[in-house]
Amino acid sequence: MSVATIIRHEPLLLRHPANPILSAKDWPYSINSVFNAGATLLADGTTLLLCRVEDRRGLSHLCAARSRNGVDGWQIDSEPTLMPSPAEYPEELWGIEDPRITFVPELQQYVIAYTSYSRGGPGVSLALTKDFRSFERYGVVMPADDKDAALLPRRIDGCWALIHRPMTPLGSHMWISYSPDLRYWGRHRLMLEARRGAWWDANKIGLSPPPIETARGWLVFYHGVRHTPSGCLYRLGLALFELENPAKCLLRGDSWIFGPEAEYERHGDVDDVVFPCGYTMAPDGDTINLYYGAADCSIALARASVRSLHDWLDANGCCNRRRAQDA
Ligand code: BMA
Repeated sequence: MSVATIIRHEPLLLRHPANPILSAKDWPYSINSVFNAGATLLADGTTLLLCRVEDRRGLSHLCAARSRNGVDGWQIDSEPTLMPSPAEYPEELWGIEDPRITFVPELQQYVIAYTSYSRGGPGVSLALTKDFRSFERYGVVMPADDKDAALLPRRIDGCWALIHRPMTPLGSHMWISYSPDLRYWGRHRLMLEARRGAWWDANKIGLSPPPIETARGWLVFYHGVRHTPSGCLYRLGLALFELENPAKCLLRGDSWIFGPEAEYERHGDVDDVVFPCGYTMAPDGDTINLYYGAADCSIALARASVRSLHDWLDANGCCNRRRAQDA
């Protein structure tokens, strides 16, 4: 094996030895499973996870868990933190799922983008909060079928920017849309396409946690879904987008950087799924704590270095939007 091969396969994301860090047995009330959590650091340094909790009817709500070190000692809200509210928001009838949290300095609030599961399919909803105790719901901003959304933390050229993933019969790709007020969205642009054929990220991709703003661009983890005869395989890829024009892809890696390997990722309610919805940045400004749902059953943690992610993209990324083999 050549040195180059060894370097290429060095793991970029390191699983925490305490994994999985949260599962149904930790919950203060009866649930089926907990997975796909949004994450943020509160002003006092506490890590807050907004967890997707599936109840024993199969419907999901969100519940906050707080920890001083982001690994253990979780204080979990004694009852659901944000429940679906179908009386006011009928599009939440079958639950709310997969939150992504963005702290927005201009608003001094956290904006949560989540999936609301309506009779008409899943759509993207927004809710704003200052404290994860009371929430202002904005309702559905992207109708069905659409999910995997997150807001960028600042305006781009005067407008808010939302990444999301509409589904179409031609494939499920990542789009970006703009709004003057978080309510009315337009200037839609295709941001990153799913590849085709045998690729690991063929046909269906979606944003994982909110983009990470770095001096070189928005670093984006995205998931790719491989359809196999024994079910879907969810893996993670990496791409970089231009800071002031986030629709423009600067680099995209060809291979996945993280996939289901550990027992808790390979087997669960849905086998072979790693699904991150949130990250926090460590005080060193380089280490990312990536929180991911494992097999739709538990929450796990993996760490990566922003510098290494950039180095990997420099070595393995490519900037052509379309290449012969993708067509
Ligand atoms: C996706 C989402 C995720 C889920 C994954 C695997 O479509 O619905 O919430 O973790 O499927 O079941």
